[in-house]
Amino acid sequence: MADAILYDYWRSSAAYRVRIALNLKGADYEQRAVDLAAGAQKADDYRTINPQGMVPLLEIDGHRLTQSLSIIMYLATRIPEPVLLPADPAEAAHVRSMALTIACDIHPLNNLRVLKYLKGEFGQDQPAIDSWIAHWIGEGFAALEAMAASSAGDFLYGDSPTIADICLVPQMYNARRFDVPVGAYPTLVRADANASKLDAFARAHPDRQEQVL
Ligand SMILES: N[C@@H](CCC(=O)N[C@@H](CS)C(=O)NCC(=O)O)C(=O)O
Repeated sequence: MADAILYDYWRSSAAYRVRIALNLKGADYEQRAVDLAAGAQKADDYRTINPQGMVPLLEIDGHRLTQSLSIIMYLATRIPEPVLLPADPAEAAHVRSMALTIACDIHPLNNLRVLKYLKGEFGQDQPAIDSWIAHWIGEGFAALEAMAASSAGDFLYGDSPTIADICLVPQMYNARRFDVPVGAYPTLVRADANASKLDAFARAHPDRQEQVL
């Protein structure tokens, strides 16, 4: 039996973050697909375990954990190696703020339920939705590029992956999926390319998951 069960969706970038963290930590986990396209996240049985009706959810050590960054911080504490945050408090705060720029200020604006609401309740067409997505990714990535300038090496902070890279790689996948240009952010492109070469990141990629279509 696996050590953990991940309620997952192949294309979910929040779940993709958790897959990367689990792989980096060498955790053994079973994946249970929640078909977001079919609305399975809103079904009563799933809401019973996650009232927010979202993925990811991780069952581990007898706990049910939600919110990708909360899960990743649990894993970071529970399985110390490899280290995903610098030891220095100010440096750690910088890394967390890069991760949160993506997880709190870019990703939620382009979430499935937000895009559906723009389309359904506000009657926006696909070009308007695409422009909304590009706007928020572009604004967030420009800020992140400037933030990373002081700390980046091969990765957003130094030469080994941190929680900031764990958030970056899925967000870059989303940007490319929606044809948002990323050439203006060379530090982000470099960190994404370096991280994506690592097996833990590569195995977490949506194309390597069972795709519920
Ligand atoms: N802040 C949450 C966001 C989770 C989230 O947005 N999950 C999306 C997939 S990436 C979801 O389940 N969406 C379902 C929906 O929009 O109905 C986290 O980081 O875990």
